[in-house]
Amino acid sequence: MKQRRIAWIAFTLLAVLLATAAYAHLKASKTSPEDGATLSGPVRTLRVWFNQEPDVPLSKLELEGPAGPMKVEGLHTMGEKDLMARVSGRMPDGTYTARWQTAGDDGHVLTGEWSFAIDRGNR
Ligand SMILES: [Cu+2]
Repeated sequence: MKQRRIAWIAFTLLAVLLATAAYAHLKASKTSPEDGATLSGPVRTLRVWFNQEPDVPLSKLELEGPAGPMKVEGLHTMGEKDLMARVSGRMPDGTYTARWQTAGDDGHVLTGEWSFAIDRGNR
């Protein structure tokens, strides 16, 4: 009797764990440029990878530089659980913050950001 009860509790716990794993929120796993990187020149693409397929129509990629918001166009996925977009315009030395918005399996819209710097080392 006691054993059956323990087995039932274990089964319930396992079911809860599996359900939680299946509906785990989307997370960014990698970015390009890398978070915290210092680059010696301008960037022409932004890319972010997730732990699940991003929903492109609900997605955005933005970039803010030392002189304000940058032009980011052509948002797409390369089919690797990623979002990618082109960056254009002058990129002076300084700190840049990239922001993403997307939704994963459960449809929740999530956002995140990362930053990198450009330093040409002119002196
Ligand atoms: Cu691409």
